[in-house]
Amino acid sequence: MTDSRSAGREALAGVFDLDALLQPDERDWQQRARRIARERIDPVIEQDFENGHFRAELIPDLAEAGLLGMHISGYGCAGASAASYGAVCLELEASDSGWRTFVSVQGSLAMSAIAKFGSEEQKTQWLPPMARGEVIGCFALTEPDGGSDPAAMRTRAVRDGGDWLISGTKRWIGLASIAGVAVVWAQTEEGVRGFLVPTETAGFTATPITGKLAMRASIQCDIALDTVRVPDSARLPDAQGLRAPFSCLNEARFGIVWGVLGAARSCLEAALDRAITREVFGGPIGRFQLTQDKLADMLLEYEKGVLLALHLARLKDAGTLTPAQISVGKLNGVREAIRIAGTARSILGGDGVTGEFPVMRHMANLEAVRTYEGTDEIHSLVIGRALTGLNAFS
Ligand code: TGC
Repeated sequence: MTDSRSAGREALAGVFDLDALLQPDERDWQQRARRIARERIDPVIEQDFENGHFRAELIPDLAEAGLLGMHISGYGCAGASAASYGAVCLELEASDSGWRTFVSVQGSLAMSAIAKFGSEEQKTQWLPPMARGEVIGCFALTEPDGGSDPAAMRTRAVRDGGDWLISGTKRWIGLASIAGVAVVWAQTEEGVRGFLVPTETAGFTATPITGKLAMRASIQCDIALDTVRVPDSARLPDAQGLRAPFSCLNEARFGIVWGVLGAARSCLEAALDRAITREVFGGPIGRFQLTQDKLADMLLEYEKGVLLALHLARLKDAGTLTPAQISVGKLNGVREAIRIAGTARSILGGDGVTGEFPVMRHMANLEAVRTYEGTDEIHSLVIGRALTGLNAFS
C-alpha cells in the first residue's frame, strides 16, 4: 500500500540514498519508472495480486516511458546504460516482481534475443513494435521436465524443405498467452537453435498456469508446440548452441540483481515506518534494541546489495561483466531480499501477514524469483566452477 511506507521511505533515504550515486541520465530513468510504479501500479497491486490479475492496460505507460528494451541500441530503443536499466528494474520491483518480470521478459529476454541474434529483417520487423508495447514477446526455453538443465531440452525442430517443424512443450513461460511472438529454443540436428514463432501460427498454444501463490499479478504459461511450421527466415541466424539463450539469461539475471533490491527496499521502508510510528510498552517499537538491530541488519544487506548491483552495472557497461559475477549478484540479492522481507514481517507483527503491507506479497514473489533464471543452487555452482575450475554439472 502506498501510505504504509512514507515515514520509512524518508528515514531510509536519509541514511542511504542510491539516487545520489546515479548519473543525471540514470536518475532520469529511475524517476520515470518510480512515477509509474507509485502512481499507476501501487494503487492497484494488492487488488491485482489477490485477484490473480495482470493489468495489461498499464503496458502503454511503460512503453511510452521508453522502458521496453531500453538497454538495446537502435530500432526504437534508447541504448540506456546498465545502471539506468537496473534502477528501472529496482523501482518496478519495489511495486511488484511481476512488473519487473514483465520488463525483463519483454526487453531482456525476447527483445535481447532478437537484437543479439536476429537478422536485419527480423530486427526491423519486431523490435520497434515491441519497444512501443504493440507486440509482446516471450522466451520459451524452460521445459516441464526441469528448468535447470536446458541442455536436456526435448523440443525438436526438424527441417521440412525450406521450413522447420517444431514440436515440444515449454513451461513457466512469462507472458506467452498475451504474446504476439515467441522466441522458441529447440534442438536440431545442428544443435540448439532459436526461432521467432508468431503465436497465431497453427499448432502453437499457450495456457496460463493457475494456482500460483506467488507472482499472482503476472502471467506464466505452459506452451504446447504441435508440429508448428515456420520458414527458415524465422530462425535466428546468429544463435548457435546454448550460449545464445544463456547470454539472454545473463541480461535477465542482471535485471533481477537490481529488481529484488526494490522488493527489499519496499519491505525495509514498511518496517521502518512501523518502527517509528507503532507504540508498544509506552513508546515506539523502534526504540527497542532488538528492533534497531533488525533494522540495522536489513539496511546493511540492502546497502551492500545496491553497491554490488552498481558495481556490476559499471562492469557491464565496460564490457567486462562475467556470468559468474552475475551469479554472485543474483544469489546474494534474492537471498538477502528474502531475509529482509522475513525480518520486516516480524517487525510488523500480526498485521504484517495482511495485504495492508506489501511484505508477504514480496516474500511470496521472491520465492519465485529465487527459482527462476537459475536457482540458488545453480548460481552457487556457477560461482564454484569459476573459483575452482571444476565443473559440478557433469
Ligand atoms: P555449459 O557447458 O556450461 O555451457 C554450454 C554453452 O553455453 C555457454 N554458457 C554461457 N554463455 C553465456 N552466458 C552464460 N551465463 C553461459 N553459461 C554457459 C558455455 O560457454 C557453452 O558455450 P560453448 O560455445 O562452449 O558451447 O552448459 P551446461 O549444460 O553445463 O549448463 C550449465 C548451467 C547449469 C550453468 C546452465 O545450464 C544454466 O545456467 N542453467 C540454469 C538455466 C536457467 O536459468 N533456467 C531458467 C530460465 S527461466 C525461463 O526459461 C523462463 S523465462 C522467464 C519468464 O518467461 O518469465
